[in-house]
Amino acid sequence: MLVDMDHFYAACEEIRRPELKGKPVVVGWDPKEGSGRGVVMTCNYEARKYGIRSGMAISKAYKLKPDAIYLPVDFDYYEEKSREVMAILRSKAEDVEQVSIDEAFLDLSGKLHGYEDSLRYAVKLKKEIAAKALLPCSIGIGPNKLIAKMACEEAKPDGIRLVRQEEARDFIKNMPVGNLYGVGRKIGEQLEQIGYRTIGDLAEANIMDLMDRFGSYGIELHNYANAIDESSVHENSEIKSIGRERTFGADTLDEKEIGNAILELSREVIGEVSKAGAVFKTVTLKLRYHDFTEHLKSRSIKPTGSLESLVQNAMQLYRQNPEKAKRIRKIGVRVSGLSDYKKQKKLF
Ligand code: TTP
Ligand code: MG
Repeated sequence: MLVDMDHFYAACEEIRRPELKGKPVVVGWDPKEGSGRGVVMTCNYEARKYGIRSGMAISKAYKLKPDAIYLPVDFDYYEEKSREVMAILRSKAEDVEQVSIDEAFLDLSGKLHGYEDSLRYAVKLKKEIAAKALLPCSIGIGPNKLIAKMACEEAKPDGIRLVRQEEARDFIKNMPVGNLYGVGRKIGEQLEQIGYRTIGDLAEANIMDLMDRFGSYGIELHNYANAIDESSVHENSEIKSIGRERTFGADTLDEKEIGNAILELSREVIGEVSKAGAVFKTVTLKLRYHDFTEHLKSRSIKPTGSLESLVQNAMQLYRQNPEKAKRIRKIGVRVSGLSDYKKQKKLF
């Protein structure tokens, strides 16, 4: 099963501002009345009616619908909502593989009795996410990850789509080849040029020809086009980074207040690092200024788990702040390049 939240960032905004419902909402960079640079991160389905899409230049979106509601991105809030959703999913299935902020695969093979059961399960799950996290989602169900993912695309918005094993090949065969999971725009164009217009065309291609052109990826393409995907759902448990952020009560330039915040955030981060039994080798400091622009700076150090070292490095990064006159709205301390403490000790 693949669960993917609908117009995720925009849906999150609609929770805390219900008056947005039914209006076109665009989340992304400031359009600055059409002169803004940067892109649309996402928009709700109301805004999609006007042709606005994720990744589009914000200036273009503004041309399409100048009186849409344009909102800045608030990652922290979306991450918080994401954690809520993922916690619900993890309480429901043993194997959950989160693939992005708003999407996860669930392996239910051992849990359910046949496809009918999976439909009932999906209906319940959707209701639970709507009731607890207040968010809409779509669910694709299939015999493997590839088909579940592609079924979910068809289910959008706010739907459930089940594709049984025996229907899987037919389900994808008339779709344009560019819709095949794992095929990017470039490869899609290449495939079309050599005559594979639909996924069905690719399914019937000669494997040798595909291998000549694409190497082992050619085999994968051929498998995918035939609805074959043997990859398993696996939890990606490796922690990549640990960070904490804090927004000041009022935007500030006060060095003491900022220094205290760095110390507190560092303490919290080190708490997590030691819980994970890890050491880190990169420190990153993030500053968000009153005008929502950001400054991000990192440095690499000898692997350590020490609070002193984290505070020291974070403070040094702060002193390199290039915008000394800009009031700071929010500050974040993050460590990455984490590795197992015991392994490190052996190494030393
Ligand atoms: P998606 O699931 O691709 O998109 P979505 O949830 O907004 O809409 P849909 O209903 O079609 O699933 O991405 C999840 C979030 O990731 C999205 O809300 C915003 C962010 N995102 C970007 O920042 N840039 C992008 O180019 C895309 C596609 C998404
Ligand atoms: Mg989504």
